[in-house]
Amino acid sequence: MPELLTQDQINQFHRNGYLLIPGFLSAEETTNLLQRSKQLISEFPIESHPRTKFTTADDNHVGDDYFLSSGDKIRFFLEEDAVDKDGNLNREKEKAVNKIGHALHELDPVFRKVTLENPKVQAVAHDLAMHVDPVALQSMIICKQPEIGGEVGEHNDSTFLYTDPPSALGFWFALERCTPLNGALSFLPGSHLTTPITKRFVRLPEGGTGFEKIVPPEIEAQAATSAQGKYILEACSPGDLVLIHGAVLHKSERNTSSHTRFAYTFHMIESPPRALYDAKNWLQPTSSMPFSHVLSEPNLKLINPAFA
Ligand SMILES: O=C(O)CCC(=O)C(=O)O
Repeated sequence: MPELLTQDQINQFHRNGYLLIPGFLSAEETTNLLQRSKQLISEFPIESHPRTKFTTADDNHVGDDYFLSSGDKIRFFLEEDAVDKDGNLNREKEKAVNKIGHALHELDPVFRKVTLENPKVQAVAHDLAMHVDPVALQSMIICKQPEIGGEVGEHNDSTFLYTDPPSALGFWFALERCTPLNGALSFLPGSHLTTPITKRFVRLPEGGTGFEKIVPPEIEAQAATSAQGKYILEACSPGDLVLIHGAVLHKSERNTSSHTRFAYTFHMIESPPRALYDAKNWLQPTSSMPFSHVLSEPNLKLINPAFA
């Protein structure tokens, strides 16, 4: 028996590769997350940020290190269009942060409560039955600032959170209204069934990050053909949850409105031996912060044939 979702919702997720669940968070939970996000930004010392502290030739290297060592920290990433070439912000810092990541779910009590300590999240993981023993590995606040909040191009999440076999599942919570004008998410329904993962995002041996192809050119060409279709835009209200299969194609446009579009997202993957996490992935667990288990007991309801 499903614990929280209806059988229709479970079928819809497996058919489309995503599922919108209206009102998943209470109004109080949503307000707490939004207020805490704004508090983190207001308390963060912008003058110590590498984008404002270092400029020119140092920029890439320092920026890469700041990103690559953020897996067990709470760090702030700035909008491209909010910083000039000399490292000066061209607006208040509250309107300059693009995202905050990547260990909110571990380190911040407000985010931890809705992620690792949330019986409803556990019930959803149980009902979808994508994983036997899921672990949460990263979390982000995505701010989509007014007028400059950048687009997120077409992608699937398993490219960035690669396991063998692919196993990523995203939980994406709207903290504010998401509309066609402020960069609501849109999806290519069913693309998780037709479009293979063709590349993966890796740490490069020479430093920084890049993409590595994981399929032959003919499969890549076939993936480009199957990735065509009609995107569906999902407008959301504060508190709505969107579940995102790691292989489904999705994107969001630039925020051209005068309103922010805050969202909180975290991802889970299957744990070994059913899925192997690779040392080339940009995000690595540390001995002091291994990936946390989501369920107190393995999910015996497994329906994901990849891990059978
Ligand atoms: O929030 C957004 O605009 C993009 C989020 C996204 O693509 C993701 O979480 O995978």
